[in-house]
Amino acid sequence: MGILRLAHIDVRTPDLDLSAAYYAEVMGLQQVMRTDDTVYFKCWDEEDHHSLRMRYNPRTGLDSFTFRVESEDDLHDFEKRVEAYGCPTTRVSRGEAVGQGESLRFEVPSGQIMELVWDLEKTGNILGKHNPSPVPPPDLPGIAPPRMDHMLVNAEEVAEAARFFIDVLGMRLTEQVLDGNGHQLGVWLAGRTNSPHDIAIVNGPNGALHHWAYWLDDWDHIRKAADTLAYNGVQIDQGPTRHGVTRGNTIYFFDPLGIRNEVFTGGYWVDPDHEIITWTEQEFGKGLFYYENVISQRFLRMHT
Ligand code: M3P
Ligand code: FE
Repeated sequence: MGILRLAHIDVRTPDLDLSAAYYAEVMGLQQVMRTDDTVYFKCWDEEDHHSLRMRYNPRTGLDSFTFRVESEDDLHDFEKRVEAYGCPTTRVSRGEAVGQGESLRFEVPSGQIMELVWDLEKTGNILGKHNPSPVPPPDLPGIAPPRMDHMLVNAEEVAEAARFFIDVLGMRLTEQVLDGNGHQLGVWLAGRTNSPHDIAIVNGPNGALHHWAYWLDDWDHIRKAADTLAYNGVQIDQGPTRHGVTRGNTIYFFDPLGIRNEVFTGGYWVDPDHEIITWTEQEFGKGLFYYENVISQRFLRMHT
């Protein structure tokens, strides 16, 4: 039983055409489906039907985020655990959402809607399974990341949210930031991956999305991504630089509606017996951006 990995993120956009154009042409995602009010995207090396759903709504922000569980029975077990913790759950039946079967939905203690699913429609990556090329076609537009990597949400009570993800959902704590009284200001959590984070939670307004991140294979691709962003006039928030937390190389930037995206590479390998790394509040400037060592007000901008 367990939480495997991040499967997809569902966001709202007041300008579906603008968002769709940016995620296709600048981010370089594959558009897999479009309806009147919704567009579905995936990265070129992803196997699932989609990893990003954007739906028209006058208010920009996060609808929900979905993690895949390890086995079919896990939905039932997590339903009991989440209900026992005091969070009401609902079932979304097969056929109600594109690209997946039955799912379990609930509001996490920090106010975001989380979904668990086992049954995902596998449509395959763009390389196929028959004598696949090791690289995607060279003419993919934009940054063209191979896959989505992690997301970061905010919580007024980080410790309470962390307890839920660790004790109820069984995710592993890899790093944390503590204030002078030993209270958690930020936590980095992993599912059944070897990544330092599949989701992170940092102090801020409940319900908010801070960013989601795409994986790139190395630092050289981060440099190329910066060129692509600058060429297309995208507003860069910070970077290219390095996080102290996770050690990953990174750029933060904003989509046309002001949602923060990240490209990320590197970071260390997490074994199941990984020992938690702790940052103090005083040193968290380096934890966030190791070279700059500053926490500016603008990094706190997010969407509720
Ligand atoms: C990351 C990461 C903040 C920390 C962000 C860290 C905003 O984005 O990938 O580790 O406090
Ligand atoms: Fe990040």
